[in-house]
Amino acid sequence: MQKLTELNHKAGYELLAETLDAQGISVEKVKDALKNQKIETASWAFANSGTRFKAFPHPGAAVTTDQKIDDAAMVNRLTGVAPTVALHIPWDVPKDGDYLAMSQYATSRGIKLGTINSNVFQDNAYKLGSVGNPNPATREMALDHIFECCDIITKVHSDALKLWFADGTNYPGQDSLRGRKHRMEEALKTIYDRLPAGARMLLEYKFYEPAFYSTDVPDWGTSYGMCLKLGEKAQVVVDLGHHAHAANIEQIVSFLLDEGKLGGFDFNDRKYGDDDLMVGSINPYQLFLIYHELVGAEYSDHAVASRNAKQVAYMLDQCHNIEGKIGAIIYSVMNCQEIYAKALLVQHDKLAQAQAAGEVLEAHRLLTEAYRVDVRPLLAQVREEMGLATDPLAAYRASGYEEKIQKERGLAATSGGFQ
Ligand code: PSV
Ligand code: MN
Repeated sequence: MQKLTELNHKAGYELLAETLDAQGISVEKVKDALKNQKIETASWAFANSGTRFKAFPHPGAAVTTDQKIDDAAMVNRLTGVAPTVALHIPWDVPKDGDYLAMSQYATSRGIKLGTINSNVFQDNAYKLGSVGNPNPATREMALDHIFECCDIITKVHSDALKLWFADGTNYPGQDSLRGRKHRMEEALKTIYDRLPAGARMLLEYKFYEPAFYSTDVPDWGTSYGMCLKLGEKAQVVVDLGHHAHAANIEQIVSFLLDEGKLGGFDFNDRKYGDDDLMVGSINPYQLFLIYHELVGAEYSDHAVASRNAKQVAYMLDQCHNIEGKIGAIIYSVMNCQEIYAKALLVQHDKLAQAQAAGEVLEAHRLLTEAYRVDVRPLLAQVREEMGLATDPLAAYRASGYEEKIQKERGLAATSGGFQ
């Protein structure tokens, strides 16, 4: 199959370029967009992780942040579109506290440190929540941690603080729902006021887990409402695994874009719960529909949506529990590239005409037609023009990197944050 794709690369690309030309779509513009795509990898995805039943260690999995940076740099070298890696604090706290050195190390490897993810869910004190905890001392402890994350943003020249709260209750009557809302809002306001200059606050939602009865920021509406009160530096993060089944995520995305409130994505995929599987592995069509909204907003004449689409942070938030880490991350980036490429092929003018004329089937056909195009030859061409191998995953397997890290790092009993 691989040979077939390689053989067809040039011929496939030329045929596609011709077809696009006939449709009035500039292949050069499509290629430029693909060359400028950015996906942020997550430091924790390079480390061992597992379920609550068992974490199976993977040979060579990163333990230290320097190793995670090395691996993220490898992903960027092979794909050319993953120039930043997100950190999770405290999982990535340097032993000597030297964040500047950590940031310089990343630069020396050809990447930058990205979004700073706070963690107020793993300390014993957080049993009843962090900033929503009934105990003011615990709320203060959580805020102190988040303030520290704000300082780290400045130290590593990052521009975004990502907040996710495990806060909630397990039983009706356990706490006051309105009381918890007020505590959350008060904390967010305090954090917002501490944001470093130029930084954005990205507020993630999740409808359940670990809290099983109520979650303090359970859905996009709550996150949106809170961000709206805070101001323009506060935006919503859409983690693809954080919705009830059948939620129309692309509609949520389109609403947020139109209001200038889409901060970014935590890309992953799921079949059942918050599975953190590779993005595009279960429902690539949903990912396509999401990217279609993003492309539509970016190239629209709606100034707010267009500006918002250009500043969205595309982050991976995945856990590779039974597969190797780096290959899976490369494959995830490739999935994002393929889906983005398909979304760029939609004939927007024709689609708008069909929609205006109420031609339901034709509008639907135009959209799905783009989804069906095999864009791998186009991406192979893009990679070739970027001086990269046409198949990053094959290049990774041939690189010897996996064997090298397995030998050097061995099998770590634990690593990352999920011990
Ligand atoms: C919570 O499930 C979450 O999606 C948040 O983004 C956390 O920071 C991350 O997972 C940790 O893996
Ligand atoms: Mn997430």
